[in-house]
Amino acid sequence: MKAGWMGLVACSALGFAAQAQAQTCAYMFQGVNFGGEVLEVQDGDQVPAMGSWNNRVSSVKVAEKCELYVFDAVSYLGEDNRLGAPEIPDLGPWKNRISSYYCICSPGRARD
Ligand SMILES: [Ca+2]
Repeated sequence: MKAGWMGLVACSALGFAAQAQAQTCAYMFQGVNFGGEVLEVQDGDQVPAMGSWNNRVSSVKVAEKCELYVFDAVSYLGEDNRLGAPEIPDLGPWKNRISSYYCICSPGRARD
C-alpha cells in the first residue's frame, strides 16, 4: 500500500549493520529555525512512537547522504514524507505532525 514499507524493510537490515558505528543521521528541533529542544537521530534509528516529541517537531537537519522518513501517525502509519534536504528550517505542513520516523544513511560512504 505504501512505498515506505519497502524502505522500512531495507532500513531494518541496514540499521542493524550500522549499530556498530553510530553516526548522526539527523537532528529534530521543537522550534522552527532549529530552535528549542533538539533530538539527535542516529543512523539506523527506528522510532515507532516518539513520546513527548509526538507532533512537536518543527524543523530538521539531515546529514549528508542520509534520509529521514517521517510519518503522520505512530508505527509508521498515515501519510509519509522523505526528508533529504540538508536543512529544513520550517517543515510547513509537516510542522508539529511527525509521530514516528526512521533514519538511514547510505552504506559504504565516509562521513565526518
Ligand atoms: Ca502526527
